[in-house]
Amino acid sequence: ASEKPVKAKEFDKELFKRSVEYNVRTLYRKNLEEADAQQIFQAVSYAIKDRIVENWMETQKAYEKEDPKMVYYMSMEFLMGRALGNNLINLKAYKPVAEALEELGLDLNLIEDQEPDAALGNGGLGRLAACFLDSLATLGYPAYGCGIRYRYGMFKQEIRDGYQVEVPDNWLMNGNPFELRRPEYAKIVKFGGYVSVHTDENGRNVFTQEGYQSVKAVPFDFPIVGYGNGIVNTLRIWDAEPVECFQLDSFDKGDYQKAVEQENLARNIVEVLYPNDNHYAGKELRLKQQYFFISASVQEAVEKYMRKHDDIHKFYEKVTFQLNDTHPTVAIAELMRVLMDDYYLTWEEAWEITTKTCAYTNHTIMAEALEKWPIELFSRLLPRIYQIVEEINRRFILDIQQKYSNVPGVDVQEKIRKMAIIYDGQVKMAHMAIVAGYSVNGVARLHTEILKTQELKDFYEMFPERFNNKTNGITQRRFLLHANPLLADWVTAHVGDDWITDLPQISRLKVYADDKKAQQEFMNIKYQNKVRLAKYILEHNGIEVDPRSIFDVQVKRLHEYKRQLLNILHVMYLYNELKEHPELDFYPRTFIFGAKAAAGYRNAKLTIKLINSVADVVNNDPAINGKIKVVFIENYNVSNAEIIFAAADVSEQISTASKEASGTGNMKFMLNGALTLGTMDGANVEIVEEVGEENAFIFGLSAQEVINYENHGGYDPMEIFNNDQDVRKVLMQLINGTYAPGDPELFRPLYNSLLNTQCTAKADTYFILKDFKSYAEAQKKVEAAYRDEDNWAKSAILNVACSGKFTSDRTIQQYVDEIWHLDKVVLK
Ligand code: 26M
Repeated sequence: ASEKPVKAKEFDKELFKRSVEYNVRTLYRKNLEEADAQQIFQAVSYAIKDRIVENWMETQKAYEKEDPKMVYYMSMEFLMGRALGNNLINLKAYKPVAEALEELGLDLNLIEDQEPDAALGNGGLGRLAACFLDSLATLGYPAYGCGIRYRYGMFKQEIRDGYQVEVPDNWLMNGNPFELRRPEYAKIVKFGGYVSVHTDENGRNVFTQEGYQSVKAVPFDFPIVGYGNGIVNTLRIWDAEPVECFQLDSFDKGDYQKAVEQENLARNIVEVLYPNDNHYAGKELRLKQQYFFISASVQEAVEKYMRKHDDIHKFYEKVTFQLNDTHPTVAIAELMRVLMDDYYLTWEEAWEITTKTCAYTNHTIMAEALEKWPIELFSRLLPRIYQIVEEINRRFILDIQQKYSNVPGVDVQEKIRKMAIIYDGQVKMAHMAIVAGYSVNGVARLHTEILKTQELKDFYEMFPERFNNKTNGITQRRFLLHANPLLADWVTAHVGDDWITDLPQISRLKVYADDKKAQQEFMNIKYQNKVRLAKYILEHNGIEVDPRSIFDVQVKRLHEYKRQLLNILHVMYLYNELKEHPELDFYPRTFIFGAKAAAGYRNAKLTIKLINSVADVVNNDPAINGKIKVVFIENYNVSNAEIIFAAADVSEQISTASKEASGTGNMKFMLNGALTLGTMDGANVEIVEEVGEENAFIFGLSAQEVINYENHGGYDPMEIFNNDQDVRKVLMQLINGTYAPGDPELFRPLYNSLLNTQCTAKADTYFILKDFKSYAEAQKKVEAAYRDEDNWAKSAILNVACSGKFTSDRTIQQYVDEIWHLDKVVLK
């Protein structure tokens, strides 16, 4: 064994420079002067990977030796973003490498820009998974991320004529320097066919799947570097390959057909990430993706365990599966299958292990996001898995009957109808995840309370001990240390650098909140970051914005419940005000949007068009003297997010209360010193609790008020339309061609969604008009507050100082203490 101290390894500048030159030579037969930017990026990345691999091997050796319990974070999405800069940060090598490259005449920032984002995720849920991996490695907990190596990640968004156009994201085009293909760990995954039962010599029923199609799952490993501790965990994502069994000699027509189908299955299965966020579409290929990566991951987890242990009954002592929403829930039935069919355990034995292994995180209460698979599809694709789900359901219904049959006032049939896993021709994945797991958690305090008292009330009554809250968090290493080096250095200069691994230490900044010098320094850093963003906007959008204006930012997926429409309607209102009162003393404001819409989501896409149409009119109207600018940042993603958060003054977190489970962008803004303008929803509640209401702008209905309206009616948007002339004017502008001169009907669907003039569907289901006035008032307060620059700086510094709770290190520590019960591994 090597005695090298892993931590204190000095960075050898000259060695690094030589290895970059060497890599360019061997990879491209070029010297540094001849190589292009992409080739330099590759050469630098391979040099860094060499260093990572050493720590990776040491870490895995330590895990092998200490045999700790491991968490497998099962997720359809890992929204990793770029790796190079983050790896350098976590190796504590960022500055020395930047210097070394400078000595070679190279700019690390430009090299970083050569790397495509690993966008294997849609939004919040996928980025949370990525933050969790960073925190797990940094805290020294043994963990695997398990997912899919999509050939195409989240689409690239182009804006043409104001409309979103989706462009394929060919992220692997130039190869990926950080990944490692591991064919030795390949697994076979079976689909379709039928189940045959026979009795073996011991009188046991043996179930075998026959007539199936199979796909080979081949893992690719990505190193997850912990911050400054030598730990390197693994993100294992599965690629699909055809099984090599094209038997040309023996094929009859049936075999040939099947062989072709198998090959197609392998080709299709990991082709592309479904770009839906908070919306379930029931696509067959999506279920195939789910079972594909889950079967491979579960097989691997069991095999890995059995390589070191002989008693499968104690599996849960060494392994826990965290299911990132219901997408990987088929893991429950897959684990049951492996235990019973491959290891010959009884149902009861397998059930005990499974229910002590699996834990489920709920990320949404949006009804349209709940996964309910049609029985026909589910049983055809996964016949053996379906049998197991049926049995789980059968036994669960018996439990319900046993528990409630003799309870006065309880309608047992009603309970079964609401709680069954299989009902009405559908398999309800959330119900299975709750029934077959040992933990159910929400992602912010308010969200967990809503789960317990509304959405999952019946389940909470039956299994109260399973429910718990884990308020989300973010990694300060990517979202402050890497994204905002000016502020990071400033924080370190004032309170030391402990915050990098212990974010609550950042509260020591509080004493500087009132300090005039600190305030000026802070505002100056914010200004420089605004200049950086303004440059990005000019380069990418061709729009000039004034860094002295208020940067008011809403970046997140486009969804009606997130209410980008409320924001842009308010901009339309402000513009009307300015036109009517040209003398108005108005503080210049830049409204910045960034959002991708699911490809088939009509109102979301139309909202993007509206934002761009308003931008066209407002940005080009000399009458308002540049006082309002509207910018839609194309292709919002993890890498440009890092620039955007750093430059924000105002953080728009304006979801309909009760709908945003947590939000995590809200935390990234706070960490970078933006003030929250938001509803009492998700983690906003906890943000305000930490920073104080006087340092945020809160407006709108409460979650309980929204829920009451939803349950009892009583809100009529027409009343607001008829009585509020400002709202009326803005709404009329949606249908009179103000923003669509050639096609006045263009925005009619948005108008209808708010007012329902046909009385067909419900109107304004997200309470946009109801909250409009309160939002406009909050926005007035924002403006007034910004005019008092010292006080604004004070609030902004306090936001940074009070962000300690929202590190994903805290979240992960709570998962470890209260759900997973892992032990830290320390490298010597
Ligand atoms: C489902 C079926 C088919 C295709 C896609 C989906 C799907 C994909 C992503 C459904 C939901 C998806 O993500 C939901 C999500 O991102 N939820 C967010 O999770 C964050 C982390 O917990 C929270 O902060 C956000 O509030 C929540 O909206």
